[in-house]
Formats: sequence, structure tokens, C-alpha cells
Amino acid sequence: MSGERLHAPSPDELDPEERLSRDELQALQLQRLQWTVRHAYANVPLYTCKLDEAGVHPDDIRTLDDVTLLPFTTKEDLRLTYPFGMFAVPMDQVARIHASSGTTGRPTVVGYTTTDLRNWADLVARSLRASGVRPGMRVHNAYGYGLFTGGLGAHAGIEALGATVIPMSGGQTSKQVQLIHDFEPDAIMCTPSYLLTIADAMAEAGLDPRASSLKVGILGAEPWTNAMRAELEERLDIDAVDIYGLSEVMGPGVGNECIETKDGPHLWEDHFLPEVIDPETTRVRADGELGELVFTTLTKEAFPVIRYRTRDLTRLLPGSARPGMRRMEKITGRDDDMIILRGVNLFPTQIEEIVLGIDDLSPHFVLELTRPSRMDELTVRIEPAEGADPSAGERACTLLIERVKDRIGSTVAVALVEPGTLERSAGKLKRVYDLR
Ligand code: DLL
Repeated sequence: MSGERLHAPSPDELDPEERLSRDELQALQLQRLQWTVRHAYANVPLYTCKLDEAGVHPDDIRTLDDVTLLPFTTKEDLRLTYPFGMFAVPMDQVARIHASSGTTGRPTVVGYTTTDLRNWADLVARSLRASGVRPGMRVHNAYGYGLFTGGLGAHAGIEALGATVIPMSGGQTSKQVQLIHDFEPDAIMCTPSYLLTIADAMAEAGLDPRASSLKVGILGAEPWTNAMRAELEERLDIDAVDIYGLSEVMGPGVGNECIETKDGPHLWEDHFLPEVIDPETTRVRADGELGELVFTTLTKEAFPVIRYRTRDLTRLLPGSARPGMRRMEKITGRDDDMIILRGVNLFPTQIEEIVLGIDDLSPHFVLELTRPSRMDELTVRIEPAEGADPSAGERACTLLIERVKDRIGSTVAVALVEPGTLERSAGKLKRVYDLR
């Protein structure tokens, strides 16, 4: 069972939209963009106001580039219209609501019509197909069910594909291990950090993670690096593919990597128009340049968004396995997880990449920010690799300090902690603890 690999879909298994040429796709996008702007302007007072203020009318959208005439939407707009103020259809047409907790204040609430739910399920099904999953396979779904879009979003997509869903939800790790062993799923859907927790729990239960039935992990909902991909693929003998999404735009399945290339998620551009902007000036950046990802939805009925600022940092790249649709580079982080340490910008993913390149360190670490005197300090609290002897652990810490200084330019402290003492991820991992 282990060692088997899933394969890419053949052209006749793809959705017709996945086979469109760039020109055909852009013609479809323009038509859908014009519909979305008219729909949002007519039905969401916030957009009527914003467009009027910007002096733009829906009829001004004549080309795809005209999207830049439109005002941006931010999370703050969603907060101001809490809970349902940005819904573009009457409440009796809203079939489902989701919400994301956010770190502060009110949750962000989003809604879906039955058509929105069908499109979402179809896009998750497309994402699963791109990951190598086929009808009839078994998928263990360990994204959390409830208001979070991960669980129910993945669930509907697995069903829409015609695969068998195992609706486990998050948590109860020892039960996850048992069910993976007993039900022999082909695929698992969860956050990358939670898959690491599951792999550790398999080993603790005396099971070889490489011997499980799993062939692919469809992992997302948090930033993770190619180094983490390599670690998970090696530990579990699987392919690990990246699924991207956010509740404000839909949920999981806004984009997904193709198993044959694993070169960053393809964005399902028949439903979403992406842009990358300079987060400071909001000027649009050319494809290939790093910046903040922005989306305009193209088919959403209940909750259309215009130029929604995701705060995710990435760049747009040409399509590879789906030449008509652009990809995005694997996300390095969000502008709100960026740590500015004594003037140097640093992302937790940069530390992850370095940690995973050092043999005697485990992938379990947290970053603690403190201000003992006037200067900020960053401490990496990390567990040594299993079985590493104490002197090897100390040497590995010195190496970590050197590499962080070398590659990022920051001086950090490293504290080795007892194996098994750091809290394990049960979903979205909390990496940074700000104790200032
Ligand atoms: O996390 C939706 C989702 C569920 C995506 C399951 C994939 C799998 P939110 O809770 O609204 O929705 O959080 C969205 O999570 O803006 C990114 O910062 C981050 N994120 C999501 N997917 C990825 C990914 C879901 N593949 C926020 N890589 C987004 C990096 C990701 N970050």
C-alpha cells in the first residue's frame, strides 16, 4: 500500500474551464466581472457608496484592466457591516453562513446561496482531482467542522467528486490515528502542522507513519514551506499538495497545487480575479513581483467581494499544469505575521525553513517576542530531534543562531526545551507568542 502514488488527471477528466486558453478565460472573466460589479453595486449599500465615492459606475468596466478603477475592500469593511450588511441577496436566499474568528473583535461573517455552495463544492472537487484524488477513493477530512470553512468546505467537495468522505473534523488525535489505520483512506485533508501532530501520534502508537494507507495530503489554511512539504512527504511517504483559500473569498479551494508539478497553487481564475499590489501604496504590481494578494470574486451571489485585500504575501506566476490559469507562489506569510526585529523583517516561515534543514532539531518550535530592556528580543523555543543527544542538540542550536543571522540578518536566542513539551497543533498553528 505505501509507496504508491496518485497521478495527475488526464485532459478529459478536467473541467472545461481548466482547458480554456488564456484568451478564452479572460473573455469569460470580463463577462463575469461586469456581472459581479453590477450585482454588488445594485445590492450592497457599501459598494454603492464606495463606487459612487470613487466616481466609478459598473458600465465603466469595459476591459479586465478596468478592475483597477474599483475601490478596495478590507476586513474592516466586513467588521463595519457586521453581521450581514455585505450580503447581496435577501436573507431567505442565504443557504449557509460561515464565520472566521479573527484575532480581535467581531468574527467575519460570510454567506452562500445554493448556487454558491454548488460552485464551491465543484472547485474543491477540482482541487482534489488536481491533487490526484478520484471518485471512489476515501478521504479523511480532519479540517475542523463548524463555522470555519475548512471542514464543511472540504466535505462538500469530497462528496461532489464522488469520493467517500470520512468526516472526522479536527482534534481527538489518537482517534484520528486509529481511524486512519482502520478505514485506510487514500487521502487526508488537514493543516500541515496538524499532519505533523498526527504523524507523531502514529509513531507514539507504535505505527509506522510511512506504512499507512495515505498517498496524498491536501494541506493548507496556514503558511508552510517547501521544507515542511519535504519533511511531511518523507515522514509519511505521501505527496503533500497545497490547498489555498479564505472565507471572505469562498473558503478552501480558491486555488490548489497540481500533483504533477507542486509548484504553487493554480488559482481557479474562472471564479476569482487575482491581483498583487504594493501593500503600502496599493499600486498594482506586475506578475512575478511580490506583494499583497487581492481578489475580486466573479460568480459569488450572496457575498461578492471587489478587490478584497487578503494580507497574504505572494506573487502571480504563469500557469504550468493548467496553462490558462495563473499560479501563485507558495505563500511566505501574511503581512500581519511579519515580525520586525530591530529593523529587520522576518517571517516565521523563514525560521521554519532553516530549522528543517538542521538534523538534530525537531520541527516543533515557537517564537517568543519579549522586551527585557529597550530592545525587542526573539527566542526560538525548540525541541531537539527525537533521539538527539544533548551535545548534538546544543550544537544544532548554535547552527540555528548562525544561519538565522546569515540568511535573515537577525540575532535570535534559541532555547532547547524538553521533547514533547511544546503544545502541538490541532488546526491552525500558533507559532508566535508576543510577550512584550
Ligand atoms: O483557512 C480556508 C481554508 C481551509 C484553506 C482549509 C485551506 C484549507 P480562513 O480561516 O478564512 O480560511 O483563513 C484564511 O489562511 O488568508 C491565509 O492567510 C491562510 N491560508 C489559507 N490557506 C493557505 C495556504 C481558511 N495554503 C487565511 N498557505 C488566508 C498559506 C494559507 N496560507
